[in-house]
Amino acid sequence: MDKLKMPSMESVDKFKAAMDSDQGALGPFMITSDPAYVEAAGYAGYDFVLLDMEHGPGTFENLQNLIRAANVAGVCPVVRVPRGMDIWIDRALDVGAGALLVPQIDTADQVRAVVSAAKYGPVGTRGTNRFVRSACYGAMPGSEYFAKAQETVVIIQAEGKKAVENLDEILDVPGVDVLFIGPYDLSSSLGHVGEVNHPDVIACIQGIIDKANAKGVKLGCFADTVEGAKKWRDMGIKFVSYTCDTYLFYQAAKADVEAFANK
Ligand code: 3PY
Ligand code: MG
Repeated sequence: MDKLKMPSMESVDKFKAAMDSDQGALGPFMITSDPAYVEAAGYAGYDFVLLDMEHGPGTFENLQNLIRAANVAGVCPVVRVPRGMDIWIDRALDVGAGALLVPQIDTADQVRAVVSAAKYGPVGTRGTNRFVRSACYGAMPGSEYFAKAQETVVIIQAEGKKAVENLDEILDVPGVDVLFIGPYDLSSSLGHVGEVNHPDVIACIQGIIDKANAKGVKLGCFADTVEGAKKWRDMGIKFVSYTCDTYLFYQAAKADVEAFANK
């Protein structure tokens, strides 16, 4: 048998290369609980799939099957954990998440807690176990696994007024790969719920972009459409998650219904 490798790590390397390229990385949020859709999304050529445990109905037990499907198609499984749940961070990594997206981060202390939960010592305090799925259930040498596992990607979400107030300290915490802007929660926090194109929201996002650029921190953002994703890319954002699997399906289905209509 060939030497075993951590299940998601090749796709993590490709995902990092996409974020470092001029094109940037694109992927959909996914709330499906069916691995078939994750696998199909991978075959479509996305740079990552964003498995959403914050807003999706999925269970932790099923998450490992969604990640398996991403592994079959060679696409990076990014897992958004539920808010305020550090406990999910190492559990998601143990079942093979290649990257983590941690929502609703407001303070530098919260960022330090995220990095600590995601990294083994001496960097952090992640619970140590070499028999988990991401270590091929013990079939991979432990020393190799623990070293490679330090390379998974940590993404934090800034999406509220408090995060904006504390942005300088947040951006200074080491161990974060990407700061992801959540326009919807930001719009709510600024008193314009859902109005992601409101001038106050746009100005706030521009302020975040300027500060992150000044400190050399890579940025991510959400877009409703691929046109919106390209707009963020033109502004230097390298990780864009757009729309949602079920909405992509709805749009394609609606277009077919309209095309078939006997008008
Ligand atoms: C937000 O816009 O609030 C997000 O979390 C992105 O989906
Ligand atoms: Mg949000």
